[in-house]
Amino acid sequence: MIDFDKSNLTIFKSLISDAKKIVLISHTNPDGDAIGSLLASKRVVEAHTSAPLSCILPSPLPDLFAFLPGYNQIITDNQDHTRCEQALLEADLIIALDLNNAPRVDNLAQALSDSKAHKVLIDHHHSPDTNLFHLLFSIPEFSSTCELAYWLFTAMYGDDAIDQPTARCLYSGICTDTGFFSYSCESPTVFEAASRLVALDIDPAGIHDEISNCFSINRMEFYGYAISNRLKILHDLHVAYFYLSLEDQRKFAVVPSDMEGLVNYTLMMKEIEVGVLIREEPNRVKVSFRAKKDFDVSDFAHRLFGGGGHTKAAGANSTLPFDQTVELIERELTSALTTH
Ligand SMILES: [Mn+2]
Repeated sequence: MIDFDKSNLTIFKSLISDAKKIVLISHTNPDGDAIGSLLASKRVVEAHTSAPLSCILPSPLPDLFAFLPGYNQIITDNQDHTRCEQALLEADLIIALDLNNAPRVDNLAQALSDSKAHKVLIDHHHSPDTNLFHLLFSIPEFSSTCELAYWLFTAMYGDDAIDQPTARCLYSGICTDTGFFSYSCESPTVFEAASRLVALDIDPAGIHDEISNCFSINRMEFYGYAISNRLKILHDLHVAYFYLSLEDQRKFAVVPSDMEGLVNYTLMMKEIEVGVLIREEPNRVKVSFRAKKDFDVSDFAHRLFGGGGHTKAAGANSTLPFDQTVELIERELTSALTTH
């Protein structure tokens, strides 16, 4: 069991039971932890309030997680911006999951900041915006927001708060944020939470199959192309990076979520310590960083582009043209790692 501040649990429980309109929100480009924690929280909160509740996300939902219960009830900003904004402004309780500041909700940042609602944060990223949120369950030591949500909800409402569909959501988020228990899982609590979730008959092999064995053929062909033609290795620095232009992506008809996970291929090489994926989008360049040890990619992403994340996995957006972004990253990595 994790020790939460008892008075914070009591405050959160009364916020939920007294609320008139509740919004749950998670971050842009949602991953399994964002969607899993959003849908699990929806089920738990719904059981303890009579208030209407909306789940909103700032960007389109990857099909990958369509197997999770409640997926079809999520409203996305691209579907209906006005409705999402309205929901945030009219809510008297907003629960934010797996994000640490307003920019993480993209086009909904202003409405999130302007809303007069009580704002509760459940998250495992560093440096939460303590001016934005009134009640914070922000613990970076946790593997995932889903793990944190498991311990938090069972501390609030007991073990019965987690039913089988909720357990599937939470387990999926834990698995995506730990790469199926291969990183961010130093603490035994993550295995204890997983063990309790598996005890609820959630079909872990089926969840693995849904999340991992999901490639389209063109996506696999694109990966082959990227590895053969768009992977640069800086041997002396133990760095590898992918650079993918919009034209490359169009040729294989891949969408941004198809490139999710490609950056991890860099670290599969024994010699590589830092891996980067640089991917052109219509109005910006998205950059993902990964590291094995001894190099804080979150700090690097922040310094270069105002990005952030975790020490071993971080991301950023560049407003420079694609070619200049690639050059800048190579130059800055060279200088950082040469003096490192
Ligand atoms: Mn997460």
